Amino acid sequence: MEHLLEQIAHCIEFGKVNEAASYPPEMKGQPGADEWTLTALQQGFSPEDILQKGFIRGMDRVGEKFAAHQIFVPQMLLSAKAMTTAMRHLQPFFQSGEAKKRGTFVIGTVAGDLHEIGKNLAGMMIAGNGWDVIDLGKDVKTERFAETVRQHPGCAVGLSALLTTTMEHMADTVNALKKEFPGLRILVGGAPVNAAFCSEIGADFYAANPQTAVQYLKEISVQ
Ligand code: B12
Repeated sequence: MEHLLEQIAHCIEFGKVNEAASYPPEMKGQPGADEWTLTALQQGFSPEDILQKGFIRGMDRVGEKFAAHQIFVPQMLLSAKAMTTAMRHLQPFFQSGEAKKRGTFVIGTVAGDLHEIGKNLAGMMIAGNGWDVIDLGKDVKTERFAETVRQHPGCAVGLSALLTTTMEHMADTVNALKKEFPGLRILVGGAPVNAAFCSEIGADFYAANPQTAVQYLKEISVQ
């Protein structure tokens, strides 16, 4: 059974998007992350297991190989494409079924940072739990966040950063937003971010994963 999740991790690791994809040549004609994810769901694997033991396990290996100079940016991009394509199948499972809207959540990856998969996943899961999500995309400047918060009073904000260099931009954004909107709740996430950094820059909550963000947002939205 675990074999299926390993197949998914393997396809993410080697950037095999789907059966039609000709890359990598040695996997030509074989199913990719797309088909294996559907098969795993049909066989009853939980979306959480597919996410953790399939997608994220594969992506962690990609990160390790990149750090060891065994692969380069083009391969990372193909892995990202494989994960993004397969992730769409999980979306329906993250719907909580609650009709009541909890509020507006503005999310984006901070300036200078092009990593968007974790942010997309968080946005998807938060939307599935009753929030109107406004996704500003990647490489989002502070002013763009501020402008959006002005248009949506009472919203909460989520910032993502994947690079140690762009964590500084995260600090600048939090600083500027807190100055203009003192009561604004700001959540921060991304692989290099942690709870100590979160409190150091004056953000409200460090989300190691989208599930903890959903829980925190539930708590603050209860009137
Ligand atoms: C895929 C990838 C890329 C892709 C991104 C494609 C895309 N569309 O997103 C591309 C090829 C563009 C890329 C580029 C680069 N990358 Co890159 N990349 C990665 C990789 C392999 C995976 C990232 C990922 O998607 N992980 C999967 C997701 C699901 O995890 P996640 O983002 O951490 O998100 C989870 C949580 O953190 C959380 N979360 C994240 N954000 C938020 C926000 C909120 C609000 C909440 C609630 C939760 C939350 O939820 C998610 C689910 O649990 C990582 C290695 C790694 N393992 O992280 C390197 C990595 C981040 N990249 C790295 C580097 C160096 C680069 C480049 C500088 C390479 C280069 N020389 O050009 C460029 C930088 C470009 C830029 N300006 O941003 C380094 C960073 C090192 C550092 N310490 O700063 C890493 C760690 C690789 C490594 N080991 O060296 N990269």
